[in-house]
Amino acid sequence: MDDLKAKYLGLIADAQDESTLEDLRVQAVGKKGEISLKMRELGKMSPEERQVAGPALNALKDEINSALAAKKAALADAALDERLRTEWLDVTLPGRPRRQGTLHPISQVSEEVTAIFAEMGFSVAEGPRIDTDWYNFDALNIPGHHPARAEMDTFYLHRAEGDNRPPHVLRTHTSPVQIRSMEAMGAPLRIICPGGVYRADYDQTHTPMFHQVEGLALDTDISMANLKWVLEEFVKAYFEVDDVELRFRASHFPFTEPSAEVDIRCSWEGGQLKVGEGDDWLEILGSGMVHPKVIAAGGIDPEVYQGFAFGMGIDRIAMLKYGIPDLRAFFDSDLRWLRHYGFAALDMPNLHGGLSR
Ligand code: 2NM
Repeated sequence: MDDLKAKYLGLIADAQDESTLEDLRVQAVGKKGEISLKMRELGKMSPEERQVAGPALNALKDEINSALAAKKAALADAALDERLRTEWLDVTLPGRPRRQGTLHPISQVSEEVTAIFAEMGFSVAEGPRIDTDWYNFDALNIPGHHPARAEMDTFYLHRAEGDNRPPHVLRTHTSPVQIRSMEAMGAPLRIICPGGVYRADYDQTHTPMFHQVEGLALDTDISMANLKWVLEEFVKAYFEVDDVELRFRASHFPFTEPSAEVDIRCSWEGGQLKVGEGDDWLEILGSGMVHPKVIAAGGIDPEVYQGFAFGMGIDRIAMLKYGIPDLRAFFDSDLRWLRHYGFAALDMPNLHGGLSR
């Protein structure tokens, strides 16, 4: 028994891990372990012998079990010490600037446009991207049979059989927001509506979702002259040049009368756009005096109030200003492209600080 005790206490002391300890437990005090076999021999002993050997074997079993438990606890302590030694974190280390995100050029340009029009007294209005065909078309003097509905390549929302709600569309322009703003705020009114719009069109120069900003100014004494001044101020501020020349070309939109498309004088020397000089013209927006029917649809009396409106593509003016050649890259989420064309996240554009820095 002394030999057994010395053997197992020695082996337990030398064990380096839990699975070795478990093997030793089975070998010593398991069902077919060495101590258990010795206990079975008790039956063959004389009562006198058994009275001495029985308690001694039990005591040995207890001693081995407590040595196993103590060693197991010691191994767990050592494992924890080792984890604490290796798994540490210096929370005082500085952050990693490479991990900082950037503002998408569309977000940057939306902020620039907003800053410019804010300076001229326009506030920002927003509305739903899913709207009824009344807000998207009828209120804008585009009735059901009008070719503009077909031309717009509208996404219609599916309606279940028996659903009597009015048809809904993905807005094809942000004008429905202007109708909603007229209803909610009345006149006089000076707003711009930036945001995503949808048309079923996909090729080199069109994506099915793109971004627009539309402007609207309503008052009792607004004319095309006010429109011309506002747009000149906008183009100078946006392209960060001192002088521009605008060309108004007669055009047609259902929601304005008269209507004009606006070009800016530019040059494309060496593939580089220069605004305000040269012999080329660049079309950048559509505009006009808001049709009386549209003013009435917004709940405002067109006999008292009139105004101008305009619309332009944010994606397009972003490409022009920042030399981005491919429209579709805007929507690829390519991190290398985003790092190259992105803007510092906390650098909000404003007119006195320099729009784009
Ligand atoms: C354009 C061109 C001309 C426009 C009209 C309106 C509204 F809702 F006030 F009538 N908002 N925007 C408008 C006018 C948009 O985009 C090329």
